[in-house]
Amino acid sequence: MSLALDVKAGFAKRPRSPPPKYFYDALGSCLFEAIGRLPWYRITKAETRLLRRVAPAVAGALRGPVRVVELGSGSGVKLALVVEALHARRKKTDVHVVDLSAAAIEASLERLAKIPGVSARGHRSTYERGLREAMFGPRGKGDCLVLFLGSNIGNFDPADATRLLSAVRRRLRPGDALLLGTDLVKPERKLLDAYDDPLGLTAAFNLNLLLRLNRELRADFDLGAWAHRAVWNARARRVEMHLVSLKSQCVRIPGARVVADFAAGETLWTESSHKYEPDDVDRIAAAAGFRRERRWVDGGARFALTLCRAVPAPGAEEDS
Ligand code: AVJ
Repeated sequence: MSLALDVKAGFAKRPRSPPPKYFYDALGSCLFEAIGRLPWYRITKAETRLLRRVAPAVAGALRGPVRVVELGSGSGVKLALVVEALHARRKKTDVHVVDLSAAAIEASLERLAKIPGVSARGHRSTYERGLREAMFGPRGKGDCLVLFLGSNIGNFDPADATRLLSAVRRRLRPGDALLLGTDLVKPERKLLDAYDDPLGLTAAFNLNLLLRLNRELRADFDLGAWAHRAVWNARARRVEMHLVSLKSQCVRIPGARVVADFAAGETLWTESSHKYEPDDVDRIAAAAGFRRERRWVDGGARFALTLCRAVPAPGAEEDS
């Protein structure tokens, strides 16, 4: 994982598309936290509300001692709800927090430290490497629960989402659990308000990527020459965020050995947020080796939490 190589590869595609994980530097993580409080961005609030209600059921479905691994935890508020529910059921718990932001990990560990009898570690890492680190070494008899919340999976197209969940599945034993948060398809107006908010926070979140490339790769993006744009791609069922070049311009990114010419109106495609139908979730989970056990939906925001179990891999011994 390297910013320079990923930018180089992303700028070789058309439209040019750097990977969205680089939004989350210190400022970007703060901006995303702020987005979570906007009335138009309902994912974070809906999922937190849902988790408050269903965390006891999730905790009840697991055999202790439980290992909890969260991929992309952010501030750790939702993680703490699950761990508190495990504590309330007297289940010994060790927690692994995977995030790209050091500040996010610190905030999560601080929150977890307030819950008695919980041991916790942070992994400042990508999903796959963080999960590998978290699952390294011997395991006890209890279940593992992987949390992949907040529609983080929405950044992947269905094929890549299936690949990622398959990679998660390979780290688990049959009977281990996955709690998956997915945003559901809803009217276009609502989707666009969530990704192009009247306060301009999402625009700032998007443009901050250019600020980061200027700082870390000595790029020369003129932030005034770019505009935030969100579009609903109905066929691919995703909201796309772009940065539109407001004029014909040349951008240099010495740290990635990139020189890029942009026509007026040409875009940098910075993120996709895929939206799901409930059946899509089951299909992707099944393709990755999971079986849906329960689903809870927030009807107002149209957001789903799905609890899945790892099924035995084809050809594997029963009870291995
Ligand atoms: C953190 C990837 C779930 O796609 O909704 C928020 C990021 N982008 N506003 C999302 C985001 C624009 C968010 N995820």
